[in-house]
Amino acid sequence: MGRPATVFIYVTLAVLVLLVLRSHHSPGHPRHLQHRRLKLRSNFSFTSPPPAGEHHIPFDPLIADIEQRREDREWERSHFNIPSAPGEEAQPEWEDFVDAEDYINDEDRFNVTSRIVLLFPRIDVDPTDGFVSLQELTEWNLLQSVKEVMHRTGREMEMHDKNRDGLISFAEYEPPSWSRNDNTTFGYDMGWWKEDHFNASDMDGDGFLNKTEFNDFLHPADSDNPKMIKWLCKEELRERDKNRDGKLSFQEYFNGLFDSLRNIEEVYNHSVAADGAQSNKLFQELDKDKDGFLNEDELMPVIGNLHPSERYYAKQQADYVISQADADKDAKLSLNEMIEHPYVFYSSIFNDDDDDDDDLDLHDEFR
Ligand SMILES: *[C@@H]1O[C@H](CO)[C@@H](O)[C@H](O)[C@H]1NC(C)=O
Ligand SMILES: *[C@@H]1O[C@H](CO)[C@@H](O)[C@H](O)[C@H]1NC(C)=O
Ligand SMILES: *[C@@H]1O[C@H](CO)[C@@H](O)[C@H](O)[C@H]1NC(C)=O
Ligand SMILES: *[C@@H]1O[C@H](CO)[C@@H](O)[C@H](O)[C@H]1NC(C)=O
Ligand SMILES: *[C@@H]1O[C@H](CO)[C@@H](O)[C@H](O)[C@H]1NC(C)=O
Ligand SMILES: *[C@@H]1O[C@H](CO)[C@@H](O)[C@H](O)[C@H]1NC(C)=O
Ligand SMILES: [Ca+2]
Ligand SMILES: [Ca+2]
Ligand SMILES: [Ca+2]
Repeated sequence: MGRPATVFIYVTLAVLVLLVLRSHHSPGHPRHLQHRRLKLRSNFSFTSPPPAGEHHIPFDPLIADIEQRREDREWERSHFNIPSAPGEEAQPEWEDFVDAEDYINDEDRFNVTSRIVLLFPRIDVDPTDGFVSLQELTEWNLLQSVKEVMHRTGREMEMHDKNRDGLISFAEYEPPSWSRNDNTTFGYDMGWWKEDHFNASDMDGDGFLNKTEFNDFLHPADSDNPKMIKWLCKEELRERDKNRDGKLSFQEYFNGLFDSLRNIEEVYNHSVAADGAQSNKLFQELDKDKDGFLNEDELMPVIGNLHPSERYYAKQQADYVISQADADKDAKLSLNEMIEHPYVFYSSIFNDDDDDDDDLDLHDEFR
């Protein structure tokens, strides 16, 4: 057979396939919801903490699992520089990913309705009343994110634990390269990744960090360890203390701390003017011993606002999801409300190639 004939056959086949696919997805196809392609996270960054806006907690543990395995592989590649045999390594990984995405978009194999039916009773637990409340969804999100964070900590730990005893000594720990290159970001030059940060994380003071302690070291804002919280306050003060007298004057507070607080919505419920009265009032409130300065203990009440915890993001995401899916506006979700707004739960909040406000009007597109 000549080459033109072969080409002709392939082109004809391609056109036929396209026609079949199109008719399959035509608007006349009986389907409750117009299908939208679900996406997996595809862009991982191991070089710096994720920007606040990209903090995304997967709703479904199955999706989390797929994303985590992908992230692990990406991480291994970037940290161990696994050499790929020519034409061998790179391609199959990419195909794995496409397969996973095809899988979650294949209704016969991954049915979002039955996933939600399955997960609902695992979320509706406090109390089990047929509704998912803000608190229940927050706890659920938190559980998913803590699992993910711990998994990453385990991975980091493997890398730093040179003698493989399951503990990290200060000598074993090497600060991340991005903290060494950039002296200005977040004040990481000052106390982060240094010995007193390490010591504060070492809850029992045995000179080694186990997994819990190492997780606190990496995520001080999520720690329950009082030493850690105190260290964070000290760090915060050190960063803002321009004249290095160990305390914050009103000026030092106003030009740094207050601005940061103002930017964090929860403190002021979205509505605060940068007026002197407001900032003065907060300063007076924080200055417990009334000496006209803030010391590190006096920063304790606002430290959680300056360094949002996983719980903060878990609640933020729950708030958002409820605002989108709560059709009858009773501030809680019924199973039906969840089933009818599946993409609010299943659409990745990382939309690398969509526009930013895409997820805001998501659910309206599928009515
Ligand atoms: C998905 O599951 C629901 C309920 O479990 C069922 O009614 C629906 O037919 C399923 N969809 C597909 C494509 O299997
Ligand atoms: C960061 O600080 C160190 C000293 O602490 C200095 O040697 C280095 O040049 C600084 N790097 C930058 C990018 O400023
Ligand atoms: C950290 O703790 C160790 C003892 O475990 C001590 O020798 C060291 O001086 C402490 N470092 C700082 C900076 O506090
Ligand atoms: C790590 O040590 C602390 C005490 O410093 C302990 O409370 C915690 O349970 C330990 N974590 C693990 C995973 O062993
Ligand atoms: C801010 O919100 C809290 C509850 O979230 C409420 O108790 C407080 O009154 C609110 N403050 C203002 C100024 O609206
Ligand atoms: C992927 O992340 C990097 C930084 O981590 C960013 O520079 C890049 O723009 C991202 N790519 C996409 C497609 O979002
Ligand atoms: Ca409930
Ligand atoms: Ca320890
Ligand atoms: Ca004071």
